[in-house]
Amino acid sequence: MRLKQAIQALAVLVPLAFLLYFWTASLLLFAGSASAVSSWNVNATVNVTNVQPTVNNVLLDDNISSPSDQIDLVAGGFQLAYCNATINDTNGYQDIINASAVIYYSTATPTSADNNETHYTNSSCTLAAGSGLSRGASCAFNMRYYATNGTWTCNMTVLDSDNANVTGTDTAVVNLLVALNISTSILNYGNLAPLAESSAIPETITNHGNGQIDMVLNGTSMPCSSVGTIDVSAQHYNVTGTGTTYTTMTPLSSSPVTETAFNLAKRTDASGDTTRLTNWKIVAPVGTKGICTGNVTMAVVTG
Ligand SMILES: [Ca+2]
Ligand SMILES: [Ca+2]
Ligand SMILES: [Ca+2]
Repeated sequence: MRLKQAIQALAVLVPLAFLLYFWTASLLLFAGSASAVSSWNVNATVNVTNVQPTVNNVLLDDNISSPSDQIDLVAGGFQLAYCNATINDTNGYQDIINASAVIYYSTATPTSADNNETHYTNSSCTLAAGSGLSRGASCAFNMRYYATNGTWTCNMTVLDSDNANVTGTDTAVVNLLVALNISTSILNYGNLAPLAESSAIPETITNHGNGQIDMVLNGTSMPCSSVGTIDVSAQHYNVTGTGTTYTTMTPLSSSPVTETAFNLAKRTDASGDTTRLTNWKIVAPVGTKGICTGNVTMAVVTG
C-alpha cells in the first residue's frame, strides 16, 4: 500500500518537475538574449538633391577698373578684357566645375561665330580655389585693336557636376580708339640744290584704331646749319596715294590742317591692316645752305 502511494505521488511530481524545469529554462533563455544585444546599427539615408548654381556680380572690364565698365584697346595690339563673377552653389563650391563666357558687340548674339570685331569666346575660364558655397570665375579675352567700339555684353555660363547651368551677364563699353602707325619717322629728302625739286618720299599710314580716321598735319620751318631757313610751306604732301606733281600737292602749314577726305577705314578681319600711301616733297629756296631740319606732326582724328 505504501508503495502504491509512493508511485502515485511520483506520477504527479515528475511531470511537475519537468514543467518547472522547462519554464525556468525558458525564462533564463529570454533573460539571457535580452542582456546580450545592447545596441543595433540602423541605416539612415537621404538623397540630397542638386541645386543649380547662381552667377553673381558679373563684371566685364579691362585691367583698369576706374572708370568702371570701360575697355580701352591698345593701338595696333591686344588688350586683355576680363569677365569675372562669383558663383554660388548651395551644394558647396566643390559642385561648381566649369565656367565659360562669350563677349559680343550688340550686332552679334551669344551664339555667333568668333570674330575679332564683334565676338570672342573663352570656353574654359579660370576657377578660383573656392570655399564654403562659392568660388570665383575669371574669363579672359584677348581683344584686338579693331574690336568695334560701343556696348559689349559678357554672357557667362556656369556648370555644376549635374550639368545644371545658369548664365549671368554684364555690359561694358569698348571705347573709340583713334591711332595711327607710320612707316618711317624721318622724311629724308637727301641732297638738293636751291630751287631743285626733291623726289617723292613715301610715308605709309596704318589705321591702328577701331574707327575711320582723317589725318591732321602741321609742321615747323627748317633752319639750316649754314645759311637761311626753309619755310614750312616748302614741304608739300599728297595724302590720297596718287599724284606727286609738286605744284598740285598741298603745302604744309604751321597750324594743324585736317584732311577730311582722308577717310582711312578701320581694319576688319577680312581686310587685314588698312593703309594709305602719302607722298612728300620739298623745294629749298634760294638763300639756303647746309643741313636744314624741322618737324612734321602727323596726327589722326576720327573721321
Ligand atoms: Ca549644384
Ligand atoms: Ca576699364
Ligand atoms: Ca573724313
